Amino acid sequence: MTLLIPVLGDQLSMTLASLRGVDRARAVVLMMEVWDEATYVRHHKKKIALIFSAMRHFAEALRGDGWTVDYVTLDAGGNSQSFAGEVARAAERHGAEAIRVVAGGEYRVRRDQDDWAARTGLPVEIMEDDRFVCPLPDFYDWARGRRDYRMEWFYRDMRRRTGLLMTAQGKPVGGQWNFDKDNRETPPRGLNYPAPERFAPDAITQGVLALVADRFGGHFGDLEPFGLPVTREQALAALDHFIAAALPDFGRYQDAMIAGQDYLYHSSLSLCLNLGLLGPLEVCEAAVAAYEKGAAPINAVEGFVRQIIGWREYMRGMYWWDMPKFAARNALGATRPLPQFYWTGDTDMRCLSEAVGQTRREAYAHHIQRLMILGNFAMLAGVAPQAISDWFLVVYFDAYEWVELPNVIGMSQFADGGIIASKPYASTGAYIDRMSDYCGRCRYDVKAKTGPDACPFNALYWDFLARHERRLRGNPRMRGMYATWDRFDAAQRTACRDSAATFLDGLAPADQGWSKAPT
Ligand code: FAD
Ligand code: DLZ
Ligand code: SF4
Repeated sequence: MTLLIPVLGDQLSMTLASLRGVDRARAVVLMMEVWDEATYVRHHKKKIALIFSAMRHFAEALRGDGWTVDYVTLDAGGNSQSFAGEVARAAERHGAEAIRVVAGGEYRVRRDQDDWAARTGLPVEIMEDDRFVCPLPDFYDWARGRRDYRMEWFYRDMRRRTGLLMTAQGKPVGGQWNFDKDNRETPPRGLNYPAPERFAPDAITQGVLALVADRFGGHFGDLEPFGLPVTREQALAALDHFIAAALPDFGRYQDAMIAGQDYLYHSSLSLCLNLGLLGPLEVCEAAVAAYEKGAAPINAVEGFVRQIIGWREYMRGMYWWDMPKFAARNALGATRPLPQFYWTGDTDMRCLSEAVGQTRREAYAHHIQRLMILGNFAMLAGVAPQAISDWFLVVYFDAYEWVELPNVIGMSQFADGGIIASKPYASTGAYIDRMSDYCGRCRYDVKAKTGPDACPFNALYWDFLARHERRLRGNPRMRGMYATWDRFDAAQRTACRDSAATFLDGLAPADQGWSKAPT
């Protein structure tokens, strides 16, 4: 009997559940480049090239490992350009008698898989994706009946479950669960920042770059230069490089932003993790090994491990826990269209033009840029959560809905009403000034609150607090900010609200069609 095993574009792991324990002689692996996936949002060109190149390299690796692989390229004759269509065509082509597939990482794809049995008339086994540390049923057990979904409690469970940075007595190594208070330094001038490991495109990647330039030329972002890791070997080399060159300073400068320094001490390993080229535990174990050798301090290693077995696993759990409602959440009732400068970078706000510029070049921005510049501005300006979420899904090389959506709708826009974040991640320009070198050369004055030359984040922040007073004033973590607002006199409050309104009136909305093709 022939078993058909579809492997999706973010399932590029030799240890994938659907490949385990299978007789290779009786199986065909199906991989498919399809227009539907490349355009359900109009992904950054670099992201499409990354996924297609990694898929093509993975197909070669599978063949080298003795698998029969049926790889359907985007321009193959007869390509139906959808997962369901390609699975049905391949089932017929190979006379398959059964289908076995790992559950899609996105709700949309997972629902599609439910139709494959009816479409093909074959039994379809949909297997749990066990490349995560926390199986979804265990996450649901953790979440069920809770009033407080704080990530920190989940993270401590994950430390206990994995034994990472735990003593033999079951205590956290270093005597604390969390060393974040040591992780808020701004780098001194003139540091020698490590560049992430990059790789010259081989013939496979060059073929993909030509295809993407030809077929997706109208999508956002720079396609070249392209040097992202696309194989397991390259991903391992990128991991080794990060551990040696950047991990030691990852913690202390984790929240910093420096113009022209796109990566600072961040790993940029999200792309490898989310494609399946690296597993979460092996990445954490490499970091812990560096700590045990004395090559990296505890605040860096604990902070890094927390991002992966804490935030990454938690976001995935919260996504599946709340979908499909999550996608439509809009607790603050925000309706503004996305501003045009998110696509062009054309704004006098230097923090935003830098963040958009590097996003266009690299398909990357680090966490604080995403949260405290790009996300913060959208929330303060009242941009519709679904519009800013689509933007995030388009522009980053690591963006898949299961991780993008809870980060945007939940963490950055407070659109879930405070389930993921206990207070909105909102700030004035003062925070950006403290954590970056953007403000010095900005045309706006970060210290001024109102007027045409004042940093727009300032008036927008107070306007946001005023607009959402009914919902936010009772939040204990917002008490200090409302106390400050209460000390403003009536004229100051009016000036803030007027400055914000004038600024918002001048914001040009984005052209239709950048995120999704116009209908
Ligand atoms: P590092 O700083 O080196 O962190 C190490 C790893 O921890 C990352 O590779 C990532 O796998 C994990 N991680 C860290 N923070 C988070 C988090 N909040 N959620 C999930 N994983 C985390 N991450 C994505 O992978 N895809 C997204 O589409 C995405 N969208 C985001 C949107 C917003 C608004 C925000 C605030 C965050 C988003 N993140 C997303 C989380 C985080 O910003 C990225 O994982 C990180 O910037 C990736 O860069 P890095 O590999 O250099 O991370
Ligand atoms: C993101 C993406 C893109 C751009 N193209 C493809 C593709 O052509 N074929 C494929 O198998 N996967 C692609 N992907 C990733 C899928 O959207 C991904 O499998 C889902 O997000 C998982 O739910
Ligand atoms: Fe951004 Fe305001 Fe600083 Fe300009 S002054 S870079 S707008 S925070």
